[in-house]
Amino acid sequence: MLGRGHIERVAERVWEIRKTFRNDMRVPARLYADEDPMTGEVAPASFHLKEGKRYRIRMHNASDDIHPIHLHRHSFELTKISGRATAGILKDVVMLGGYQDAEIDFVADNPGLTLFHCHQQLHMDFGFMTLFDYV
Ligand SMILES: [Cu+2]
Repeated sequence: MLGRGHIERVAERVWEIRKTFRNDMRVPARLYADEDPMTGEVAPASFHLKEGKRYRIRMHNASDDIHPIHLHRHSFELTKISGRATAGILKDVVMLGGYQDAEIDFVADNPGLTLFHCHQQLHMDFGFMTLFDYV
């Protein structure tokens, strides 16, 4: 059970990664995790995590599509959904409904390349994925 003290600590050391998902499926840090078929290059990570830090991803879906948002290799805590604060809900996928907002927190506790993406294959094909690494 997450106590009050836990929530206060989060507020002190949260980093926000803001993402807005639009109908054209372009996201601000559009990246692919594997090789670019045209160049053979591997895309660099878009966000650099420090081990032990707690991060917040604040998301707004600016489309009417549902996006099942998945973070690999970590569990996250759903801390807000549609403006309502929540606590103690640990997941690795959250369904972000049309025009819905959500916030998730996770602790960078598993060093290595980490994929963050929408789980709809078509959306991934259009670049709705990005890579985190540890520095
Ligand atoms: Cu999607």
